[in-house]
Amino acid sequence: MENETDVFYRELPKVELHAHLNGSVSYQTIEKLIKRKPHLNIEHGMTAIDKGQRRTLDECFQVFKVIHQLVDTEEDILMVATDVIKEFAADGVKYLELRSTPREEKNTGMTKKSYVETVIKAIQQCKNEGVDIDVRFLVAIDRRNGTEVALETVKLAEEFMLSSDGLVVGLDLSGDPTVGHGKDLLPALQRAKNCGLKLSLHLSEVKSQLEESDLLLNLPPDRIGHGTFLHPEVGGSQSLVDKVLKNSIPLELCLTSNVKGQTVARYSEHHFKYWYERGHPSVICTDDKGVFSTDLSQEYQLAASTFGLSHEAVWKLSQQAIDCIFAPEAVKQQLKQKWTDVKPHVFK
Ligand code: 6MZ
Repeated sequence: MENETDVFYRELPKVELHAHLNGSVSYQTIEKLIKRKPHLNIEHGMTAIDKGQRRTLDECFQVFKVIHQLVDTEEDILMVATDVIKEFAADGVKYLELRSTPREEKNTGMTKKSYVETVIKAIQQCKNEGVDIDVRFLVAIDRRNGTEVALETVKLAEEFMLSSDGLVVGLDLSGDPTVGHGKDLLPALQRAKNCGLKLSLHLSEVKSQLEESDLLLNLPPDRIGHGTFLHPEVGGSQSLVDKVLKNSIPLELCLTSNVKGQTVARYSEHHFKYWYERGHPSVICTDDKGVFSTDLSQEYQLAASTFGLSHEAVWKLSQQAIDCIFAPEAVKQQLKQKWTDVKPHVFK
């Protein structure tokens, strides 16, 4: 559903916890990037999956490669991050955790360190301009790159956790789920956890990753990305579900991403239903709003129309997401106050 989103969902204050920076680049920003780099001969059809279209997950990962070609300087990162933050704010997102994989680009002199510094600069600039959104950053590990790079990334994240005035709050494990194995990344993830970085891990995004999911759930992570195939009804297992429930680990659920990437056959079969019915903390997110041509308001409306949620239930869903954020307790309290303040306006 990519038509008009009802005003209720636009005005609903929202928390976005699962947004990959380079997957979130809008049509308008891609346009600016294409103008900066005409020699690449990149067209819009190569950077987003439009209405009604689907791709295999593998094809989705090809799309990220194209976007990475367009975003390869500090200047690009600054523009992309600033635009993405402002777009989330315009969509009514009050708290955003952005995640991104630090990249080195020898041709342009961008280093992994300057990459993270630039994202932080964008967050600070938006703050100084008074954009009404609290933004934090999760440094991402691409599972493709193995043990050493993962450890390097954790060190970088640790450094910035200490020096970024609370902006870097955690670590994300993502990347093509069919490549690499979680066991190789355990030492890095364990180290991250020990030094106080919060962990959000993509788990069971594709089938047959029971062993890996079990291993990673033992850490345990602070949040789970997708978790599409954790439960027994889709080939997961009760013991995995029990671990998630026992530690009350929130799930970040991205409806359109999973349907367009074909890991979920149709919206009505999305695992949101399984977890939501059990009262488990389930947070609606976008994943890659640019690539999947969506936004968070649309995702809330989709969840509501697919699963028959009332406006009051949707409100509760967005409010409960506050308890799942990685920023400290004081920020949660501020956000809860904000929700209370705007409620009469949203339900007017
Ligand atoms: C796993 C994903 C993803 O890091 O360059 N990424 N990883 N599953 C997904 N489901 C569709 N969507 C995005 O943003 C792009 C990167 O985020 C991860 C991939 O590693 C991708 O290269 P950044 O900002």
